[in-house]
Amino acid sequence: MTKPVQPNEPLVTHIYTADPSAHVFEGKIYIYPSHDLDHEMISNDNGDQYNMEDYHVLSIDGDGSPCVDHGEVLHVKDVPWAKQQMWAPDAAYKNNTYYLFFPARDYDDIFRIGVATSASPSGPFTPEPNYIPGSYSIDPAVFVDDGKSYIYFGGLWGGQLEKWQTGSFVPDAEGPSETAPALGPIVAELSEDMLSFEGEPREISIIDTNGNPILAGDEERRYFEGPWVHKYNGCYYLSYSTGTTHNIVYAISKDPLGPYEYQGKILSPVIGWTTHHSIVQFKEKWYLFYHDSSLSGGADNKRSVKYTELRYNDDGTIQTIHP
Ligand code: FUB
Repeated sequence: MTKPVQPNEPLVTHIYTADPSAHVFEGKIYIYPSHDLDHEMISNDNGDQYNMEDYHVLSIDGDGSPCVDHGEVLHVKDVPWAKQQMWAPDAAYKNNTYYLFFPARDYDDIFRIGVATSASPSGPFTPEPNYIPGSYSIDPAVFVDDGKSYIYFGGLWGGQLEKWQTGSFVPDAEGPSETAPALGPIVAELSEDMLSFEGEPREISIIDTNGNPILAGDEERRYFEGPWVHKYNGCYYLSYSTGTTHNIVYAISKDPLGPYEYQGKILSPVIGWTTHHSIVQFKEKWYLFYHDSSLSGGADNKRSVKYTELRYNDDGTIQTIHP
């Protein structure tokens, strides 16, 4: 009998997992993580150490239940357009179909975002032959809201977001200067069949309480990677990683397309360089899924997915979690 999972403990220990995207499907919490490999890699700002090849799906019935590993559901060798680096995925349900959205580098070494489909939340998933036309960068997060579906994505450095500022890929492009507005995540509406963008992707603006854009030099608050959108009490919450300062922070809007007003920190830095999360409601409670590198003794590329309860204050702000 597998052990029940406890808050702030790895969901599984037989493989390394990262970048958890959690959703409630068919009465359970399904978790769509990256699958970190147990090999030694050179660590650099380009993220070459995150050389993942496949995805597993995990599920739990709720607090105190064991975590089930549903096994490998998609491998890079089965994706015609993808060469390497199967980074943070997300999943969505629509049209009686489960969709797995995932980034990978194509044969030109450019990150693109692909889709794979399944009749079951636990896969296996069948990839579309090509990536989503017009997609780029990493960390897709899909939010289905009143019949409309939005995909949020983008990550700096290894995620290549700063290379797309002109609308096409510029290999040696750098991010904005410290006093210029930071780059925001990108959002696009998804088509009815969830397989393409409806209209042009656009950048989301993140502003402070005075309405001024968060600046690129404001590394405690500026967007780096790992967007996630959820809805609470009629407001849209955009949460993300600040990368170099290792926080998960959030901003609120009345519109899923923004602008979003910065609010504060959800999760303090964890063990390891990267921090990545998702937020999900299950029954009466809200949960934060996150990862850290404690199980591997701090190795950047060997992370483990965990969860903990997330609590709101009466005014809708989120209580900071210190893992
Ligand atoms: O897992 C590879 C990358 O590390 C993800 O895409 C980022 O969000 C960071 O967690």
